[in-house]
Amino acid sequence: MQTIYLGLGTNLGDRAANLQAAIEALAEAMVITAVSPIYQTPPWGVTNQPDFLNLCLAAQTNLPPVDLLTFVKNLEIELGREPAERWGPRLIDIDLLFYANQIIETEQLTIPHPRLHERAFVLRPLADIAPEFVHPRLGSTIAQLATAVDGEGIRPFDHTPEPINLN
Ligand code: PH2
Ligand code: MG
Ligand code: MG
Repeated sequence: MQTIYLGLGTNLGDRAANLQAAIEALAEAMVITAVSPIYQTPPWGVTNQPDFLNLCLAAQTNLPPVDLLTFVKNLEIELGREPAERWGPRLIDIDLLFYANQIIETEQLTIPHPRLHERAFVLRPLADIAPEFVHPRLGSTIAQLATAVDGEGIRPFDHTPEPINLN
């Protein structure tokens, strides 16, 4: 079994439910060993869109990297994702962040995820579950990378439902 890290994001529909459905479906294909807290994060890249919910998880799997990619891409579609603009709004996004400490560069797949070290919405939750993991290309720990990015506007997502106003 190999240790993998995934980043999940959503900014359409019932965002917490989208994350929940994704985690449940992922658990059918891998052994999930850690799930980070959920963060509400300002949109990165394309900024005029709703805030995202993001989390990261760690898992153990026997799926080779390309099979894992196929699995998550199919799962995104099963969960209702539709083709859309790059960095635009989405129901669910599941990104392969790390596959053990492998460096993979093919037409289909780049691991480690090529932009994760720039993204506080990935590094903040990842630092909660894997602070000592060393980025195999950059040689820094996740905790170190997380302190180097601007986490402005990122806050823990509060699961408590809105109070019901009876007036
Ligand atoms: N995903 C993107 C583009 N921008 N911004 C935030 N805050 N969170 C995301 O998951 C995200 C994003 C493309 O996948
Ligand atoms: Mg993404
Ligand atoms: Mg993606």
